[in-house]
Amino acid sequence: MKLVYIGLGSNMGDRELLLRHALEKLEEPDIHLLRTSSLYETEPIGLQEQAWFLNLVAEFETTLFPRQLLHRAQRVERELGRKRSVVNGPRTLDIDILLYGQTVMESDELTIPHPRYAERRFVLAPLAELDPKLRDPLTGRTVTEMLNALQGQAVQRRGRL
Ligand code: PH2
Ligand code: MG
Ligand code: MG
Repeated sequence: MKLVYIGLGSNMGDRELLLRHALEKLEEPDIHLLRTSSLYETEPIGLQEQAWFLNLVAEFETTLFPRQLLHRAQRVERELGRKRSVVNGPRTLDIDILLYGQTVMESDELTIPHPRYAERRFVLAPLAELDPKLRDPLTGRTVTEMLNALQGQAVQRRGRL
């Protein structure tokens, strides 16, 4: 059984409903939702000319291997109408594997830890809310340390889902 952290984001359509449905659809006998962070209204990073995102991080326990988990996440993205058009552009739903236990891996398909999460307040703020002492298996830094090292990037904590 592995503890995994998954980041979810949406900036199109009924964002809250999409996130709720995504969490429901991710649950199966082999993957169980433990906790979710608050919702965060977040300034778009990368492509700036787009609507603000609603982001959260969810903690799951799973017996799925990383690639199986990725395919499960991609299936849920498809089922909820995700269309990939612009890189870093508007999306109904994005599901990213951030951390998978202490696993470090890199392949064409999947890199763990997520290659950009350490620079993103919209990921680190909800992660630190769930577990401020959580450490990056590559660098040994805590999510709190990584968060404190960031500048800018507006995020506003909203209520719970
Ligand atoms: N996702 C991106 C690019 N930029 N910005 C915010 N605020 N939230 C996101 O989830 C997000 C982003 C690519 O996946
Ligand atoms: Mg993403
Ligand atoms: Mg993604």
